[in-house]
Amino acid sequence: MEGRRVVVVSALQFSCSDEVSTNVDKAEKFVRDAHSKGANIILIQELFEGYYFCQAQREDYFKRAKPYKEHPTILRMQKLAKELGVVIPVSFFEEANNAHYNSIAVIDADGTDLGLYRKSHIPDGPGYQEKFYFNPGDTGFKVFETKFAKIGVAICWDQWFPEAARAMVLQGAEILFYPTAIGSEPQDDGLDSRDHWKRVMQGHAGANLVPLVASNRVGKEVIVTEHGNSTITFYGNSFIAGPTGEILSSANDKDEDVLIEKFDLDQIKSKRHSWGIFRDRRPDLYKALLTLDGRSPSV
Ligand code: PUT
Repeated sequence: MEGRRVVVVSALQFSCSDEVSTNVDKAEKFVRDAHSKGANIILIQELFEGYYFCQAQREDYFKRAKPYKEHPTILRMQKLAKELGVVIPVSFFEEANNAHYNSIAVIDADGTDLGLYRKSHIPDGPGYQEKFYFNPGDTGFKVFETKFAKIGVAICWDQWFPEAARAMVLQGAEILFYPTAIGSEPQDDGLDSRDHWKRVMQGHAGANLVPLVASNRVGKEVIVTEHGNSTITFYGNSFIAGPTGEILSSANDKDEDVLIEKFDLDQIKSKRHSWGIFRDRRPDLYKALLTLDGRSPSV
């Protein structure tokens, strides 16, 4: 129909080795596969250049960080995006002088780098010791005007915060993207967060009436830490949700996969507007959200 903006999104899911070139080759192969299935915007998982190194606090792992400008993987993905005419958010470990960030550069379909988002919420805990490596991001939540849609991209732990999703959609994001690295918990064999993980993000999709794309790695990664070996089995379960939070495509916890889903952005926009959520918001009553402990900022 005339004026309709239809977009095809994809979530990739694959296992990583600890060799950058192997992983980037694999990412390229999967991006080409998604493109051959019609994808316009293709999400690769978080920190896909190597193992999820935050299992350990190791000084040598800082060598994995590289500056944003002239980053070899971003340059390669810019070339690929231009060749295929697809949008690719590229996750990487960023060195910025003496600061380090868990960052993502959003590459448009003509290969233009639309800019950087730096992960805002940095987790810490057994197996996921990100505070050792990453400064909290300073970019704020952002949206990127790509060829196919205005998109919001946040990173992994950001996905547990409804405020981040809302901030992106308030700025006009039409689809939310979350590259991720999550799996087993080394300190507790019985803890499996996958269903919780999915439901929280389904809530963001439904509460904001936007599609949502989550990409997670699979595979078992063993890292030598200061206390012996640590292992995480990443649970995949990458998915694409529709604007009422419904899961439309989903991968399993073991296999590599390329998920594809098509959305009519104008139809969704019309539903979003008519449902009334963005009409009935009361930002004047949300001041507690600007505090850590919920008290009125004036107290
Ligand atoms: N990627 C961070 C996940 C934290 C799970 N405990």
